[in-house]
Amino acid sequence: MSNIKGLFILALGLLLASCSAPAPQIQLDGFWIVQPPSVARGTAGYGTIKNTGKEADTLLNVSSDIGFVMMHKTDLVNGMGRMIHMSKMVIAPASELVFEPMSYHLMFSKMADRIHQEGEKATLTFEFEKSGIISVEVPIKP
Ligand SMILES: [Cu+2]
Repeated sequence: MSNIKGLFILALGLLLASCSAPAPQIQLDGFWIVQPPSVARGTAGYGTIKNTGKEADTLLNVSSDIGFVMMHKTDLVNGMGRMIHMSKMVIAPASELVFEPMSYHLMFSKMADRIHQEGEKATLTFEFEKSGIISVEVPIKP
């Protein structure tokens, strides 16, 4: 009986510790991959990374089972868009990082044939400095 009580107090202690320690809280929202036309092997992916925690986290890498992925940013210089490769991206506490057209995006290349099949999905694996590896299954759609 006292063992169970002890375990409960220990669990409560851990719970309180995890609540009070400042930490990032990462959530991946609405990611999807644009289905490219007929023979194309490259495309873009969009979605939102939310950090509802009390500490910043850094996105170090994104990978996928459907092809090669890079983190890009489109920059407008004198009306011309050019893409900048991002080696890492910081997500501040209580903020979100939005991947969308003409801004940050995931850039895919060397994609598998199934990119052209209807209703296909792919796995995106995000690697964060503090939150570790988070994988999501995302739709591929036109
Ligand atoms: Cu790009």
